[in-house]
Amino acid sequence: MKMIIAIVQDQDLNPLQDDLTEKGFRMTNLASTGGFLRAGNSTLLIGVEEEKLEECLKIIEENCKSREITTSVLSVTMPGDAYIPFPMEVLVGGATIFVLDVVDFVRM
Ligand code: 2BA
Repeated sequence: MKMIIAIVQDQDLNPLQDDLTEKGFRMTNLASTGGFLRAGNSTLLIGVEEEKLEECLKIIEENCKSREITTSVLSVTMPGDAYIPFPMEVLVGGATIFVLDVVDFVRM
Protein backbone atom coordinates (compact mmCIF):
# COMPACT_ATOMS: atom_id res chain seq x y z
CA MET A 1 0.00 0.00 0.00
CA LYS A 2 1.05 3.61 -0.65
CA MET A 3 0.23 6.88 1.05
CA ILE A 4 -0.20 9.85 -1.27
CA ILE A 5 0.24 13.22 0.37
CA ALA A 6 -1.14 15.78 -2.08
CA ILE A 7 -0.98 19.52 -1.42
CA VAL A 8 -3.57 21.19 -3.62
CA GLN A 9 -5.08 24.62 -4.06
CA ASP A 10 -8.40 25.17 -2.31
CA GLN A 11 -10.10 26.01 -5.65
CA ASP A 12 -9.36 22.49 -6.94
CA LEU A 13 -10.40 20.64 -3.81
CA ASN A 14 -14.14 20.04 -4.36
CA PRO A 15 -14.01 18.64 -7.89
CA LEU A 16 -10.96 16.57 -6.96
CA GLN A 17 -12.65 15.07 -3.90
CA ASP A 18 -15.81 14.37 -5.93
CA ASP A 19 -13.82 12.50 -8.62
CA LEU A 20 -11.76 10.54 -6.10
CA THR A 21 -14.81 9.53 -4.06
CA GLU A 22 -16.70 8.53 -7.21
CA LYS A 23 -13.80 6.22 -8.17
CA GLY A 24 -13.78 4.64 -4.70
CA PHE A 25 -10.72 6.32 -3.18
CA ARG A 26 -10.73 7.18 0.53
CA MET A 27 -9.04 10.29 1.83
CA THR A 28 -8.55 12.72 4.68
CA ASN A 29 -8.46 16.44 4.05
CA LEU A 30 -6.27 18.63 6.26
CA ALA A 31 -6.48 22.41 6.11
CA SER A 32 -2.91 23.64 5.58
CA THR A 33 -0.92 26.78 4.88
CA GLY A 34 1.91 27.21 2.39
CA GLY A 35 5.19 28.29 3.92
CA PHE A 36 6.02 30.75 1.15
CA LEU A 37 2.75 32.52 0.35
CA ARG A 38 1.32 31.95 3.86
CA ALA A 39 -1.99 31.29 2.11
CA GLY A 40 -4.44 28.47 2.78
CA ASN A 41 -4.20 25.26 0.79
CA SER A 42 -5.39 21.71 1.37
CA THR A 43 -3.42 18.58 2.11
CA LEU A 44 -5.04 15.28 1.17
CA LEU A 45 -3.91 12.00 2.71
CA ILE A 46 -4.95 9.19 0.36
CA GLY A 47 -4.18 5.57 1.20
CA VAL A 48 -4.18 3.49 -2.02
CA GLU A 49 -3.38 -0.04 -3.10
CA GLU A 50 -0.28 -0.09 -5.29
CA GLU A 51 -2.22 -1.11 -8.42
CA LYS A 52 -4.51 1.94 -8.01
CA LEU A 53 -1.66 4.44 -7.55
CA GLU A 54 -1.39 5.56 -11.19
CA GLU A 55 -5.17 5.98 -11.50
CA CYS A 56 -5.23 8.16 -8.41
CA LEU A 57 -2.32 10.32 -9.59
CA LYS A 58 -4.04 10.78 -12.96
CA ILE A 59 -7.24 12.03 -11.26
CA ILE A 60 -5.19 14.51 -9.24
CA GLU A 61 -3.39 15.68 -12.38
CA GLU A 62 -6.69 16.17 -14.25
CA ASN A 63 -8.20 18.27 -11.48
CA CYS A 64 -5.32 20.42 -10.27
CA LYS A 65 -4.44 23.42 -12.37
CA SER A 66 -1.43 25.74 -12.28
CA ARG A 67 -2.30 29.34 -11.52
CA GLU A 68 -0.24 32.51 -11.62
CA ILE A 69 -0.77 34.44 -8.42
CA THR A 70 0.32 37.99 -7.74
CA THR A 71 1.48 38.26 -4.20
CA SER A 72 2.68 41.22 -2.22
CA VAL A 73 5.96 40.42 -0.47
CA LEU A 74 7.06 42.71 2.33
CA SER A 75 10.65 43.87 2.46
CA VAL A 76 12.71 46.17 4.61
CA THR A 77 16.15 47.55 3.79
CA MET A 78 17.37 49.04 7.06
CA PRO A 79 16.34 48.85 10.72
CA GLY A 80 13.64 51.44 11.38
CA ASP A 81 12.62 51.68 7.71
CA ALA A 82 9.00 51.20 6.76
CA TYR A 83 7.97 47.87 5.25
CA ILE A 84 7.62 48.25 1.49
CA PRO A 85 5.20 45.90 -0.25
CA PHE A 86 6.12 44.91 -3.81
CA PRO A 87 4.11 42.71 -6.18
CA MET A 88 5.55 39.39 -7.31
CA GLU A 89 4.23 36.79 -9.76
CA VAL A 90 4.30 33.20 -8.50
CA LEU A 91 3.23 30.08 -10.39
CA VAL A 92 1.40 27.79 -7.97
CA GLY A 93 0.50 24.14 -8.52
CA GLY A 94 -1.09 21.95 -10.07
CA ALA A 95 -0.38 19.79 -7.01
CA THR A 96 2.65 18.96 -4.88
CA ILE A 97 2.70 15.22 -4.33
CA PHE A 98 4.66 12.87 -2.10
CA VAL A 99 4.22 9.09 -2.39
CA LEU A 100 5.25 7.07 0.67
CA ASP A 101 5.42 3.33 1.35
CA VAL A 102 2.94 2.24 4.02
CA VAL A 103 4.42 -0.30 6.45
CA ASP A 104 1.11 -1.18 8.07
CA PHE A 105 -2.54 -0.31 7.56
CA VAL A 106 -5.11 -1.19 10.20
CA ARG A 107 -8.81 -0.33 10.41
CA MET A 108 -10.61 -1.50 13.58
P1 2BA B 1 3.78 27.84 -0.71
O1 2BA B 1 4.92 27.44 0.14
O2 2BA B 1 2.92 28.96 -0.25
O3 2BA B 1 4.37 28.14 -2.16
C1 2BA B 1 3.55 28.68 -3.19
C2 2BA B 1 4.32 28.83 -4.47
O4 2BA B 1 5.35 29.78 -4.27
C3 2BA B 1 5.04 27.54 -4.92
O5 2BA B 1 4.15 26.76 -5.69
C4 2BA B 1 6.21 28.07 -5.70
O6 2BA B 1 5.83 28.39 -7.04
C5 2BA B 1 6.52 29.38 -4.99
N1 2BA B 1 7.62 29.26 -4.02
C6 2BA B 1 7.65 28.48 -2.93
N2 2BA B 1 8.82 28.65 -2.26
C7 2BA B 1 9.51 29.55 -2.96
C8 2BA B 1 10.79 30.16 -2.81
N3 2BA B 1 11.59 29.86 -1.76
N4 2BA B 1 11.20 31.06 -3.75
C9 2BA B 1 10.43 31.38 -4.80
N5 2BA B 1 9.20 30.85 -5.00
C10 2BA B 1 8.76 29.95 -4.10
P2 2BA B 1 4.25 25.18 -5.60
O7 2BA B 1 5.67 24.73 -5.79
O8 2BA B 1 3.23 24.63 -6.55
O9 2BA B 1 3.85 24.79 -4.11
C11 2BA B 1 2.49 24.89 -3.65
C12 2BA B 1 2.42 24.54 -2.19
O10 2BA B 1 2.83 23.18 -2.02
C13 2BA B 1 3.37 25.34 -1.29
O11 2BA B 1 2.79 26.58 -0.93
C14 2BA B 1 3.53 24.41 -0.09
O12 2BA B 1 2.38 24.47 0.73
C15 2BA B 1 3.54 23.05 -0.77
N6 2BA B 1 4.90 22.57 -1.06
C16 2BA B 1 5.62 22.79 -2.17
N7 2BA B 1 6.81 22.19 -2.10
C17 2BA B 1 6.87 21.58 -0.91
C18 2BA B 1 7.86 20.77 -0.24
N8 2BA B 1 9.05 20.44 -0.80
N9 2BA B 1 7.57 20.31 1.00
C19 2BA B 1 6.35 20.59 1.57
N10 2BA B 1 5.40 21.32 0.99
C20 2BA B 1 5.65 21.82 -0.24
